[in-house]
Amino acid sequence: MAILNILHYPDPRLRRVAQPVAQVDAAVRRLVVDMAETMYAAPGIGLAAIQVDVALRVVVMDLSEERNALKVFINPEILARDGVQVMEEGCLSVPGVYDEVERARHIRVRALDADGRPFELEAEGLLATCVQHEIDHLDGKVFVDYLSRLKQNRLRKKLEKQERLAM
Ligand code: GNR
Ligand code: NI
Repeated sequence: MAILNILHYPDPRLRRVAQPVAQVDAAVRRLVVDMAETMYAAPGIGLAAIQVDVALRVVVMDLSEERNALKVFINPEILARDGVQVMEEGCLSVPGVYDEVERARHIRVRALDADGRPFELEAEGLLATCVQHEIDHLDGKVFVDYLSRLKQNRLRKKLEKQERLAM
């Protein structure tokens, strides 16, 4: 097991489009274990492989209070979406920033589990938001892309200032 380094916005590596997993082999299962450990340590409720600099379509998630209900999505695809909801989002790659994002309220997702077996899931509420947030990461998108230009500019200035202070 290993805790992996999480990339921070605006790192250009977060903009890559992740490749589908061809086969759920030992290396992919190892990645899943390390991503889960990294997510629990952060702590976060989800993590996409691109956030730990691996450009593969792998996501881990756990929305349970007890932190004992790991969900693994390999090559996830949204089959259907319905309705609209606005939720406050955060991201381990954009620490300290929380803002409202509008997304589909209900989705149907298909993916492979950690054993490479296909499954389908109906999601709504926070789970639906989280799945969409993670699939965005796999497509090189970050939740701040949905904020106004004004907010994105403010955020960029704040992060540049933080970086100067850290030097
Ligand atoms: O830990 C996380 N919390 C969260 C809260 C609201 C909406 C989405 C998320 S995902 C985030 C972890 C993360 O950055 N995953 O990519
Ligand atoms: Ni995120």
